[in-house]
Amino acid sequence: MLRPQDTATRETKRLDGLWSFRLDPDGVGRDERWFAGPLPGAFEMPVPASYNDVLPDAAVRLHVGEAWYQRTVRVPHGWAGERVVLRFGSATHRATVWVDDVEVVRHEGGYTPFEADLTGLLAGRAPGAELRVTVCVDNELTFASIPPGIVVETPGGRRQHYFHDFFNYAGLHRSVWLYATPTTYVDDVTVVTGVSRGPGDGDEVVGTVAYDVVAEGRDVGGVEVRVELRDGDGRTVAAGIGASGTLRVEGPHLWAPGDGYLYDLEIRLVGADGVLADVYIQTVGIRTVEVRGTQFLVNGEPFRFRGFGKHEDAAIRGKAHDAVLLVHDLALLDWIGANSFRTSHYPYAEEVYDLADRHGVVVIDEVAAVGQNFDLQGGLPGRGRTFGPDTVGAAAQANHAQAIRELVARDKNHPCVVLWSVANEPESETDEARAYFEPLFELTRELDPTRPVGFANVATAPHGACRVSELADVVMLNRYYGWYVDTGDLASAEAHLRAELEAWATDGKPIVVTEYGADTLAGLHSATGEPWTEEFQAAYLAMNHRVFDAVDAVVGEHVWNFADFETSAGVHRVDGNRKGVFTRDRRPKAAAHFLRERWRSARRSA
Ligand code: BDP
Repeated sequence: MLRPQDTATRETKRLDGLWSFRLDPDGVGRDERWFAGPLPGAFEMPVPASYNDVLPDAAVRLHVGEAWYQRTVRVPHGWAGERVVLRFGSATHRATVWVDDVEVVRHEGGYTPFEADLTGLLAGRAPGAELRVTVCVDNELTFASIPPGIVVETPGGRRQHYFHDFFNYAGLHRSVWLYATPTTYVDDVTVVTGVSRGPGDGDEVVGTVAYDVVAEGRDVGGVEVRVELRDGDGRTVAAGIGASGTLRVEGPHLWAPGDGYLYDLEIRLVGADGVLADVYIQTVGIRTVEVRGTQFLVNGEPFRFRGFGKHEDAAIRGKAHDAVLLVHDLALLDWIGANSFRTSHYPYAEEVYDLADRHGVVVIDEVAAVGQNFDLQGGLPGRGRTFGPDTVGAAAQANHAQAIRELVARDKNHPCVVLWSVANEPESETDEARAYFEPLFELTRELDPTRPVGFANVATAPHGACRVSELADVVMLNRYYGWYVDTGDLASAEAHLRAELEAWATDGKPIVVTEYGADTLAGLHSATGEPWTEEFQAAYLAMNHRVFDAVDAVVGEHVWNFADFETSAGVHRVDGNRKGVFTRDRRPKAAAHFLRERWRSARRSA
């Protein structure tokens, strides 16, 4: 799905700001047709934001079910006769949208964009029409949703239980757009880049950009696709005619970790009369990704992941996309010497990948399949296995497949994305898990044969027991030796971690440790390095690093977590998860300085 864009033929209007809002605790809004007029009993809610923490009201914070948003928007006068589209960056976890009294789109899944073409609805209306946009957002998690959850009736009301360790923030977390394109338009583009140093090319490096453009609309038969690739200085370096083809770039400036060099691919649809029908710009980073033996190669060079599992999370805003935090977080990644992060545990806002592209930050892109594991914290004792017809079954698998389709469709052209993660810590030691995941791995590879695929394995499915890891190109391990096991005993932890990593190394695949971390209360200190202190977090990381450095197959270290973040209430969570290397408001704990030394010196010697 393409992005809203302002070009010579396209225009956008962002619908962020204050919307009317109300909860629907009794689930009556649809029957009472709240979309058919001004939302009754509404108050203001900012978009983008999670609605949960904006008001000091537990009923809003812990609301389960549907919530309604509404605003009016005027279609710009100049858009008469254009194709007009309403686009949501996301709605967590599902939404129904009406324009005036007409339902225009429904979407399942809380972290990918969806849109409604309003052109038909606008036909016959006067230019500059005012529309009423109503969105009903539902935050319920079920066994069928990605991620899963269960709603329980309690004396205190309906409560959402879930099996993952971050707060179930909900609402319109990303920008809402109205945009216009011509009625014959570029509908999609896929770019795949290559780099060759082959014979015939001498020592000269040649970059290739294979492109595939889908055009749609009224006069699609009468237009020709023309593409032009421009470098960072705006110079045209290659051009092509036709909906698909391969452009050659002599001596390309490659996209590489730490060097986010981008080209612009300008795609034009041109009519027989030479008139420009549509133009769309796709940024392109020329790079390759490959797994070879235990190495993870970017542009043929071994790459070592240094960074974090992150969250989209902040006080008051919850999971809202926020440009301030985005720029600040990327600056902190640079400050600390990190080169990568994982979008744990869901696809992040599209702007995040744009900036990662531009800064040369490497991304492991994860679908929202987290908590598919009833054995873990928050799990329901006695519920038995996770995967099965009465639990996480065919309906979940279909939604999971759709989430993967939407993730790949959205992010396929970002050079920063080098690895797809199809789940975090699922049950993976059972036949049912294997049967559930096998088609999902196949699907991901079919959708994108150019990137490796993995999933984050949990400690309860160690080497030898895990039935899913053999489907993966990269072994991704979340391990907490010294924290959840061998708590505070770093000597035992070191021996156990080493034994386990050596076992995984026998698989002959690269290993990325996608989580290791210790809860740490900023400001808590101890001379003997007790758990929860800043001294312990640093010592814990040092122990892990000794082991990683001793096992050749380990090609990545992602500390859990970049920053402290909000979770559901629990006896093991004090104002959320405190494994951040930064506090929730992004102040460094002692471990940040320690990591900075390690990672910056690695960067210097690279
Ligand atoms: C892992 C999860 C992560 C949790 C973390 C923790 O992947 O989401 O937040 O452990 O417990 O199980 O801190």
